Amino acid sequence: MSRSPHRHLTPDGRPVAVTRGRPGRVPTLVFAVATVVLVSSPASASVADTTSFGTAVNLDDNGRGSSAVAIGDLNNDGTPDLVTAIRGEGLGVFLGSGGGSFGAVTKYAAPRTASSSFLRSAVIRDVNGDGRMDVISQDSRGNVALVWLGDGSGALGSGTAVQLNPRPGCDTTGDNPCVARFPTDVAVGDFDEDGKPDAVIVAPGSPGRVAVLLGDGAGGFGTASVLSAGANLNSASVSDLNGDGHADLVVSSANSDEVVVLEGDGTGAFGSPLAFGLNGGSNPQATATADLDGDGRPDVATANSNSSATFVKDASVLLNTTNRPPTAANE
Ligand SMILES: [Ca+2]
Ligand SMILES: [Ca+2]
Ligand SMILES: [Ca+2]
Ligand SMILES: [Ca+2]
Repeated sequence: MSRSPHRHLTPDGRPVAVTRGRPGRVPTLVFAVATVVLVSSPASASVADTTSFGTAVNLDDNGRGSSAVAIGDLNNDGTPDLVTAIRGEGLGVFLGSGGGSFGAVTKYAAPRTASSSFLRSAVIRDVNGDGRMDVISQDSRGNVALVWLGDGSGALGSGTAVQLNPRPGCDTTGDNPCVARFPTDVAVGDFDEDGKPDAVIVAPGSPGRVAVLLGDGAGGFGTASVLSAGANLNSASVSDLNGDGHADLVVSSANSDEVVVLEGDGTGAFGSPLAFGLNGGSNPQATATADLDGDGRPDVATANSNSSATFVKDASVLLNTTNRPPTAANE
Protein backbone atom coordinates (compact mmCIF):
# COMPACT_ATOMS: atom_id res chain seq x y z
CA MET A 1 0.00 0.00 0.00
CA SER A 2 2.67 2.48 0.84
CA ARG A 3 4.27 3.89 -2.23
CA SER A 4 7.08 6.00 -3.39
CA PRO A 5 9.29 7.71 -2.55
CA HIS A 6 9.65 4.71 -0.26
CA ARG A 7 7.78 1.49 -0.75
CA HIS A 8 8.53 -1.19 1.73
CA LEU A 9 6.24 -4.03 2.68
CA THR A 10 2.49 -3.80 2.63
CA PRO A 11 0.61 -4.70 5.79
CA ASP A 12 0.06 -8.19 4.42
CA GLY A 13 3.74 -8.61 3.74
CA ARG A 14 3.80 -8.04 0.02
CA PRO A 15 6.90 -6.24 -1.16
CA VAL A 16 6.63 -2.98 -2.96
CA ALA A 17 9.16 -0.63 -4.44
CA VAL A 18 10.70 2.79 -4.80
CA THR A 19 10.34 4.90 -7.89
CA ARG A 20 11.19 8.36 -9.04
CA GLY A 21 9.77 10.94 -11.40
CA ARG A 22 10.04 11.54 -15.10
CA PRO A 23 13.04 12.81 -17.02
CA GLY A 24 13.64 16.48 -16.57
CA ARG A 25 11.71 16.68 -13.37
CA VAL A 26 13.07 16.96 -9.92
CA PRO A 27 13.66 13.36 -8.93
CA THR A 28 12.09 12.09 -5.77
CA LEU A 29 14.84 9.60 -5.26
CA VAL A 30 17.83 8.72 -7.33
CA PHE A 31 20.68 6.60 -6.09
CA ALA A 32 24.20 6.57 -7.32
CA VAL A 33 24.37 3.28 -5.49
CA ALA A 34 21.89 1.57 -3.25
CA THR A 35 21.99 2.79 0.31
CA VAL A 36 20.75 0.79 3.25
CA VAL A 37 19.93 2.50 6.51
CA LEU A 38 19.24 0.24 9.45
CA VAL A 39 16.93 1.38 12.21
CA SER A 40 18.62 0.95 15.55
CA SER A 41 17.07 -1.89 17.47
CA PRO A 42 16.45 -1.83 21.22
CA ALA A 43 19.29 -4.29 21.61
CA SER A 44 21.65 -1.99 19.78
CA ALA A 45 24.53 -0.44 21.65
CA SER A 46 23.23 3.03 20.92
CA VAL A 47 19.54 3.74 20.81
CA ALA A 48 17.61 6.98 20.79
CA ASP A 49 14.11 7.97 21.76
CA THR A 50 13.55 9.57 18.38
CA THR A 51 13.97 7.92 15.03
CA SER A 52 17.57 7.07 14.47
CA PHE A 53 19.64 5.07 12.04
CA GLY A 54 23.06 3.59 11.99
CA THR A 55 25.52 4.88 9.49
CA ALA A 56 24.29 4.19 5.99
CA VAL A 57 25.78 1.17 4.34
CA ASN A 58 26.25 1.56 0.62
CA LEU A 59 25.94 -1.22 -1.89
CA ASP A 60 27.59 -1.20 -5.28
CA ASP A 61 25.55 -2.60 -8.13
CA ASN A 62 28.39 -1.99 -10.57
CA GLY A 63 26.18 0.27 -12.62
CA ARG A 64 25.85 3.91 -13.52
CA GLY A 65 23.32 4.74 -10.88
CA SER A 66 20.06 3.22 -9.77
CA SER A 67 16.57 4.57 -10.17
CA ALA A 68 14.42 2.19 -8.15
CA VAL A 69 14.67 -0.28 -5.33
CA ALA A 70 12.35 -3.02 -4.17
CA ILE A 71 12.45 -5.27 -1.14
CA GLY A 72 11.25 -8.85 -1.09
CA ASP A 73 12.32 -12.38 -0.39
CA LEU A 74 13.56 -13.78 -3.66
CA ASN A 75 15.08 -16.96 -2.33
CA ASN A 76 12.44 -17.89 0.23
CA ASP A 77 14.84 -17.94 3.16
CA GLY A 78 12.82 -15.50 5.23
CA THR A 79 15.43 -12.77 4.85
CA PRO A 80 14.56 -9.75 2.73
CA ASP A 81 16.54 -9.18 -0.43
CA LEU A 82 17.05 -5.99 -2.42
CA VAL A 83 16.48 -5.39 -6.09
CA THR A 84 17.73 -2.23 -7.76
CA ALA A 85 16.95 -0.92 -11.23
CA ILE A 86 20.27 -0.02 -12.80
CA ARG A 87 20.22 2.83 -15.25
CA GLY A 88 20.88 1.67 -18.77
CA GLU A 89 21.21 -1.97 -17.80
CA GLY A 90 18.52 -3.83 -15.93
CA LEU A 91 18.25 -5.21 -12.44
CA GLY A 92 20.69 -5.72 -9.62
CA VAL A 93 19.86 -8.34 -7.01
CA PHE A 94 21.41 -8.26 -3.54
CA LEU A 95 20.48 -11.33 -1.53
CA GLY A 96 20.09 -10.63 2.14
CA SER A 97 22.40 -12.57 4.39
CA GLY A 98 20.71 -11.64 7.66
CA GLY A 99 21.28 -8.83 10.09
CA GLY A 100 20.73 -6.29 7.36
CA SER A 101 23.74 -7.41 5.38
CA PHE A 102 23.66 -8.20 1.70
CA GLY A 103 25.80 -10.22 -0.64
CA ALA A 104 27.39 -8.98 -3.82
CA VAL A 105 25.19 -7.91 -6.67
CA THR A 106 24.00 -10.22 -9.40
CA LYS A 107 22.98 -8.28 -12.47
CA TYR A 108 20.25 -9.08 -14.97
CA ALA A 109 20.13 -7.24 -18.25
CA ALA A 110 16.86 -5.80 -19.41
CA PRO A 111 15.60 -7.80 -22.36
CA ARG A 112 15.57 -6.35 -25.83
CA THR A 113 16.74 -2.87 -24.95
CA ALA A 114 19.77 -3.49 -22.78
CA SER A 115 21.85 -0.70 -24.24
CA SER A 116 19.33 2.03 -23.68
CA SER A 117 17.01 0.69 -21.05
CA PHE A 118 15.78 3.09 -18.42
CA LEU A 119 13.99 1.33 -15.63
CA ARG A 120 12.26 3.62 -13.17
CA SER A 121 10.37 1.22 -11.00
CA ALA A 122 10.48 -2.30 -9.70
CA VAL A 123 7.86 -4.43 -8.01
CA ILE A 124 8.54 -7.81 -6.47
CA ARG A 125 5.57 -10.12 -6.69
CA ASP A 126 4.80 -13.72 -7.57
CA VAL A 127 3.21 -13.19 -10.95
CA ASN A 128 3.05 -16.83 -12.03
CA GLY A 129 1.76 -18.30 -8.83
CA ASP A 130 4.60 -20.75 -8.24
CA GLY A 131 5.38 -19.40 -4.80
CA ARG A 132 8.61 -17.83 -6.01
CA MET A 133 8.95 -14.09 -6.20
CA ASP A 134 9.34 -12.41 -9.58
CA VAL A 135 10.22 -8.84 -10.58
CA ILE A 136 8.20 -6.50 -12.75
CA SER A 137 9.55 -3.25 -14.12
CA GLN A 138 9.27 -1.02 -17.16
CA ASP A 139 11.63 0.45 -19.68
CA SER A 140 11.08 4.10 -20.43
CA ARG A 141 13.10 3.88 -23.62
CA GLY A 142 11.80 0.63 -25.00
CA ASN A 143 8.17 1.28 -24.09
CA VAL A 144 7.78 -2.13 -22.57
CA ALA A 145 6.89 -3.78 -19.35
CA LEU A 146 9.59 -6.14 -18.15
CA VAL A 147 9.10 -9.38 -16.30
CA TRP A 148 11.76 -11.53 -14.74
CA LEU A 149 10.59 -14.82 -13.29
CA GLY A 150 12.37 -15.96 -10.18
CA ASP A 151 13.44 -19.55 -9.62
CA GLY A 152 13.13 -19.39 -5.85
CA SER A 153 16.89 -19.57 -5.30
CA GLY A 154 17.33 -15.83 -5.66
CA ALA A 155 18.14 -16.07 -9.34
CA LEU A 156 16.00 -14.53 -12.03
CA GLY A 157 15.39 -15.76 -15.56
CA SER A 158 16.39 -13.88 -18.65
CA GLY A 159 13.38 -11.63 -18.57
CA THR A 160 10.72 -10.88 -21.11
CA ALA A 161 9.48 -7.63 -22.59
CA VAL A 162 5.76 -6.97 -22.91
CA GLN A 163 4.94 -4.47 -25.60
CA LEU A 164 2.81 -1.56 -24.44
CA ASN A 165 1.90 -0.27 -27.86
CA PRO A 166 -0.83 -2.38 -29.39
CA ARG A 167 -1.48 -0.07 -32.30
CA PRO A 168 -0.05 -1.45 -35.52
CA GLY A 169 2.81 0.63 -36.77
CA CYS A 170 3.15 2.58 -33.60
CA ASP A 171 6.60 4.12 -33.44
CA THR A 172 8.23 3.21 -30.17
CA THR A 173 11.32 5.30 -30.60
CA GLY A 174 10.47 8.28 -32.80
CA ASP A 175 8.01 11.10 -32.57
CA ASN A 176 4.91 9.24 -33.67
CA PRO A 177 2.98 9.36 -30.42
CA CYS A 178 2.51 5.90 -29.08
CA VAL A 179 0.30 4.90 -26.29
CA ALA A 180 2.12 4.41 -23.03
CA ARG A 181 5.24 5.96 -24.47
CA PHE A 182 8.15 6.42 -22.08
CA PRO A 183 6.45 4.57 -19.21
CA THR A 184 7.42 5.80 -15.79
CA ASP A 185 5.97 3.44 -13.22
CA VAL A 186 4.47 0.03 -12.75
CA ALA A 187 2.05 -1.20 -10.13
CA VAL A 188 0.54 -4.62 -9.61
CA GLY A 189 -2.95 -5.69 -8.60
CA ASP A 190 -5.61 -8.19 -9.58
CA PHE A 191 -7.89 -5.99 -11.61
CA ASP A 192 -10.05 -8.69 -13.17
CA GLU A 193 -10.23 -10.68 -9.93
CA ASP A 194 -9.17 -13.98 -11.45
CA GLY A 195 -6.53 -14.50 -8.79
CA LYS A 196 -3.71 -13.76 -11.24
CA PRO A 197 -1.65 -10.61 -10.74
CA ASP A 198 -2.09 -7.90 -13.36
CA ALA A 199 0.12 -4.91 -14.06
CA VAL A 200 -0.58 -1.29 -14.74
CA ILE A 201 1.96 0.97 -16.37
CA VAL A 202 1.66 4.75 -16.43
CA ALA A 203 3.25 7.06 -18.94
CA PRO A 204 3.60 10.80 -19.50
CA GLY A 205 2.14 12.82 -22.31
CA SER A 206 -0.99 14.88 -22.53
CA PRO A 207 -3.22 13.13 -21.93
CA GLY A 208 -1.29 10.73 -19.79
CA ARG A 209 -1.59 7.05 -20.48
CA VAL A 210 -2.44 4.09 -18.30
CA ALA A 211 -1.75 0.68 -19.79
CA VAL A 212 -3.51 -2.22 -18.11
CA LEU A 213 -1.91 -5.61 -18.67
CA LEU A 214 -3.94 -8.59 -17.51
CA GLY A 215 -1.76 -11.40 -16.29
CA ASP A 216 -2.19 -14.95 -17.51
CA GLY A 217 -0.93 -16.40 -14.25
CA ALA A 218 2.08 -17.92 -15.97
CA GLY A 219 4.20 -14.79 -16.07
CA GLY A 220 2.75 -13.54 -19.33
CA PHE A 221 0.54 -10.55 -19.93
CA GLY A 222 -2.05 -9.92 -22.57
CA THR A 223 -2.26 -7.01 -24.92
CA ALA A 224 -2.32 -3.73 -23.10
CA SER A 225 -5.59 -1.89 -22.87
CA VAL A 226 -4.72 1.76 -22.71
CA LEU A 227 -6.63 4.47 -20.92
CA SER A 228 -6.13 8.21 -20.98
CA ALA A 229 -6.02 10.19 -17.77
CA GLY A 230 -4.49 13.38 -16.46
CA ALA A 231 -1.29 14.71 -17.93
CA ASN A 232 2.26 13.54 -17.49
CA LEU A 233 1.61 10.55 -15.26
CA ASN A 234 4.57 9.37 -13.25
CA SER A 235 3.34 7.18 -10.43
CA ALA A 236 0.61 4.66 -9.78
CA SER A 237 -0.70 3.03 -6.64
CA VAL A 238 -3.34 0.35 -6.23
CA SER A 239 -5.97 0.46 -3.51
CA ASP A 240 -9.71 0.01 -3.15
CA LEU A 241 -10.40 3.69 -2.67
CA ASN A 242 -14.17 3.60 -2.94
CA GLY A 243 -14.65 0.52 -0.82
CA ASP A 244 -16.60 -1.53 -3.35
CA GLY A 245 -14.21 -4.45 -3.11
CA HIS A 246 -12.59 -3.78 -6.51
CA ALA A 247 -9.03 -2.53 -6.85
CA ASP A 248 -8.73 1.07 -7.99
CA LEU A 249 -5.81 3.09 -9.28
CA VAL A 250 -4.52 6.41 -8.10
CA VAL A 251 -2.00 8.07 -10.37
CA SER A 252 -0.12 11.34 -10.03
CA SER A 253 -0.79 13.79 -12.82
CA ALA A 254 2.15 16.17 -12.74
CA ASN A 255 1.08 18.65 -15.37
CA SER A 256 -2.42 19.13 -13.99
CA ASP A 257 -1.32 19.25 -10.34
CA GLU A 258 -3.76 16.52 -9.43
CA VAL A 259 -4.08 12.94 -8.52
CA VAL A 260 -6.41 10.95 -10.71
CA VAL A 261 -8.42 8.00 -9.49
CA LEU A 262 -9.55 5.28 -11.86
CA GLU A 263 -12.15 3.09 -10.21
CA GLY A 264 -11.87 -0.54 -11.14
CA ASP A 265 -15.00 -2.59 -11.83
CA GLY A 266 -13.47 -5.98 -11.13
CA THR A 267 -13.36 -7.03 -14.77
CA GLY A 268 -10.12 -5.28 -15.63
CA ALA A 269 -11.92 -2.17 -16.84
CA PHE A 270 -11.89 1.21 -15.15
CA GLY A 271 -14.32 4.08 -14.96
CA SER A 272 -13.77 7.62 -16.14
CA PRO A 273 -10.88 9.43 -14.48
CA LEU A 274 -11.74 11.33 -11.31
CA ALA A 275 -9.32 14.19 -10.68
CA PHE A 276 -8.53 15.67 -7.30
CA GLY A 277 -6.52 18.84 -6.84
CA LEU A 278 -3.77 19.30 -4.30
CA ASN A 279 -4.82 22.65 -2.82
CA GLY A 280 -1.78 24.42 -4.15
CA GLY A 281 0.54 21.46 -4.17
CA SER A 282 1.92 21.12 -7.64
CA ASN A 283 3.74 18.80 -9.97
CA PRO A 284 3.13 15.58 -8.05
CA GLN A 285 5.78 12.97 -8.69
CA ALA A 286 4.71 10.09 -6.50
CA THR A 287 1.72 8.69 -4.68
CA ALA A 288 1.26 6.55 -1.61
CA THR A 289 -1.87 5.03 -0.14
CA ALA A 290 -2.63 3.96 3.41
CA ASP A 291 -5.32 4.63 5.97
CA LEU A 292 -3.86 7.70 7.58
CA ASP A 293 -6.70 8.63 9.92
CA GLY A 294 -7.79 5.17 10.98
CA ASP A 295 -11.30 5.30 9.57
CA GLY A 296 -10.79 2.23 7.41
CA ARG A 297 -10.73 4.18 4.19
CA PRO A 298 -7.43 4.32 2.33
CA ASP A 299 -6.07 7.84 2.01
CA VAL A 300 -3.60 9.24 -0.47
CA ALA A 301 -0.35 11.12 -0.07
CA THR A 302 1.72 12.68 -2.82
CA ALA A 303 5.23 13.99 -3.19
CA ASN A 304 5.16 17.28 -5.05
CA SER A 305 8.03 18.57 -7.09
CA ASN A 306 6.37 21.91 -6.43
CA SER A 307 7.15 24.18 -9.29
CA SER A 308 6.20 27.26 -7.29
CA ALA A 309 8.96 29.40 -5.84
CA THR A 310 7.88 28.89 -2.26
CA PHE A 311 8.34 25.15 -1.92
CA VAL A 312 6.05 24.87 1.07
CA LYS A 313 3.66 22.27 -0.30
CA ASP A 314 6.08 19.46 -0.93
CA ALA A 315 3.70 16.70 0.06
CA SER A 316 -0.07 16.55 0.02
CA VAL A 317 -2.39 14.39 2.09
CA LEU A 318 -5.89 13.64 0.83
CA LEU A 319 -8.13 12.00 3.41
CA ASN A 320 -10.70 9.71 1.88
CA THR A 321 -14.27 10.86 2.46
CA THR A 322 -15.96 8.35 0.19
CA ASN A 323 -19.44 7.67 1.49
CA ARG A 324 -19.08 3.95 1.80
CA PRO A 325 -18.81 1.92 4.94
CA PRO A 326 -15.28 0.81 5.63
CA THR A 327 -14.79 -2.89 5.25
CA ALA A 328 -11.87 -5.22 5.60
CA ALA A 329 -11.73 -5.33 1.82
CA ASN A 330 -10.64 -1.75 1.49
CA GLU A 331 -7.86 -1.84 4.02
CA1 LIG B 1 7.05 -16.74 -9.40
CA1 LIG C 1 -5.83 -10.79 -12.74
CA1 LIG D 1 -12.83 0.08 -5.71
CA1 LIG E 1 -8.60 7.02 6.05
